[in-house]
Amino acid sequence: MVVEENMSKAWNESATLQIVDAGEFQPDKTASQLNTKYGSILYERARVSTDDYRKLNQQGFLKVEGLLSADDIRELSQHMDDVLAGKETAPGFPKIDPSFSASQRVAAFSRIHNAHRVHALHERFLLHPRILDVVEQLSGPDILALQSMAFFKEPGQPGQGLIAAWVAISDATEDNGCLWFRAGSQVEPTYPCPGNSFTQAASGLDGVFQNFTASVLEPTDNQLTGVAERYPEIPCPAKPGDVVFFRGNILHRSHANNSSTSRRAFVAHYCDARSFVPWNIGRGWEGMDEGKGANNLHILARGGSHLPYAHPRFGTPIQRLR
Ligand SMILES: O=C(O)CCC(=O)C(=O)O
Repeated sequence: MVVEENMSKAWNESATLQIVDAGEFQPDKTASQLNTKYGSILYERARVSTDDYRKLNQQGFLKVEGLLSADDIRELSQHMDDVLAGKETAPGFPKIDPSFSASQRVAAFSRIHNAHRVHALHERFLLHPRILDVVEQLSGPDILALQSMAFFKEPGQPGQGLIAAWVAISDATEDNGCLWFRAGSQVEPTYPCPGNSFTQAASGLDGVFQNFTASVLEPTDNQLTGVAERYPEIPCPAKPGDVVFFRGNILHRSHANNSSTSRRAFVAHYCDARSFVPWNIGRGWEGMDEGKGANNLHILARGGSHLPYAHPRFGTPIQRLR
């Protein structure tokens, strides 16, 4: 199995994307120990049921209520306040000058991808044991942690083969831009992106078209709109601490934040650690078409693998590793 992060089924993209460029960044000795203290926390093991499993596969998504504690969510939310205020930064984060107006801050941050490579807190939540407990039950024991995203959907901001864990940090409502899913659309084949050889698997099927518009916001100009309309669209409101799990191939989006409050989320993507992964957080393919893998760049979060893998940079304990 090949895991391709650039799913040509992504249907709606948010305005500002900050891919954190870790470059040659390596935490110093003190920073590389920062998260070891969390090894002493004993989390109650999270359980999901066969009904939950069926729901994920039939409907395409599953909300697990209250999976993360109020303390965890407070810490994430405070961190996001500090980043927006320019009080906390890391290599690759946009520079926030304290003199920036509220609208300049919002323009600088809509989301940050992959800060787990440069910031201890993002690594800790990417490897949160209770999220991994659920991923393990839904997807299997060998888990590669591929990507993390922090969404800062401030008032007025527009909307946008893996398993995703979407953590609500604030109330997510229809008014402030909660997730919406086309329930059942996960059964569709991938509509391939021209030029990306990893998405061509179903291109011989009658009815599958080359998809040039995966990230086009305007529904009338997006080729996937006709596909999406075969399925009912369901909102997925969530409370702080709820975690929504969904597979990477379900059509989903979120709309603009039309309220006066922020809608914040932390999102993590995982895949089977025994899959060949050519993807390195959206950077160049660097010969991966010829079979060069990037597994060595992603953290083995649980289980084992015959393929290479990375270790946490900030000392986040990997629990229940074989
Ligand atoms: O939170 C959002 O607005 C969009 C999230 C999303 O598209 C994703 O997690 O894949």
